[in-house]
Amino acid sequence: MSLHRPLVVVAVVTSILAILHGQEMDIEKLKMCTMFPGIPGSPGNNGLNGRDGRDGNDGIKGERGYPGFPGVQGPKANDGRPGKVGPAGQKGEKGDKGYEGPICNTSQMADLEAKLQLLQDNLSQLRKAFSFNAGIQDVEGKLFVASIGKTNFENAKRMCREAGGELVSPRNSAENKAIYDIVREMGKSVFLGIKATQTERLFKYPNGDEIIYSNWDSGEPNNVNNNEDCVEFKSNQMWNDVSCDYQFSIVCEFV
Ligand code: MFU
Ligand code: CA
Repeated sequence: MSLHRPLVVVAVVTSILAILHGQEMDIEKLKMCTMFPGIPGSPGNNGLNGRDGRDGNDGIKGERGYPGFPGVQGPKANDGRPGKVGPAGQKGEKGDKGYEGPICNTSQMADLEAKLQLLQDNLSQLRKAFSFNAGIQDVEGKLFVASIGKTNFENAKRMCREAGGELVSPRNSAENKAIYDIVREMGKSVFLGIKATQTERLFKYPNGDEIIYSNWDSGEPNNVNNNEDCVEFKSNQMWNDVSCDYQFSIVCEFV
């Protein structure tokens, strides 16, 4: 620090002299002004751009806009309250007689029990008689019953229907066996209810369904003379297509 002190003193003295000199210069200039007008100085440079102005006031309210799009449909409302009771309708027709109520009367009960016993006895008697008769066979409740006499297909079919049954049409080997048990004892052929269609030669049941089981003898059906639309159940349990005009024994089935 001690090294700089002389320099500082010089600087301070110089400044004071300069200020005093300046004041002398100004006084000189003032004296000159009173004698000659000065030469106009050249125009200064343009100043810097001013700062952005403040935001203006709000504009006037615009016109009313167009209507918007329809909104999404809202949820279904709750059901309203029930309406008033309507006028009474016309009286309906009389209904069917109702079921009879339970039997509470002991004498009625005893009467029914006696009738039931009689039916069971009769059924038991029939079962015994049927099982003795070689012309009757039972396959799971389906009865196969032989009639007497011989006739052609159409007449045999009619006879079975008049009795409340149908000409036999075995649908499986068990039924074929039951018919065989009857035919074997008779030693005679019977007609089946099955018949061939004229053009396609399709064998069908009386209800029109195509057969689902057959037991044709070897070489059958051969449709000899193009005239064998009916089916013979031979006493050896095999089937043969034959003319419907043959005369055979009759076995009907009852469901
Ligand atoms: C066979 C059968 C016929 C006829 C005739 C007598 O033909 O196919 O249906 O029963 O015998 C050779
Ligand atoms: Ca034949």
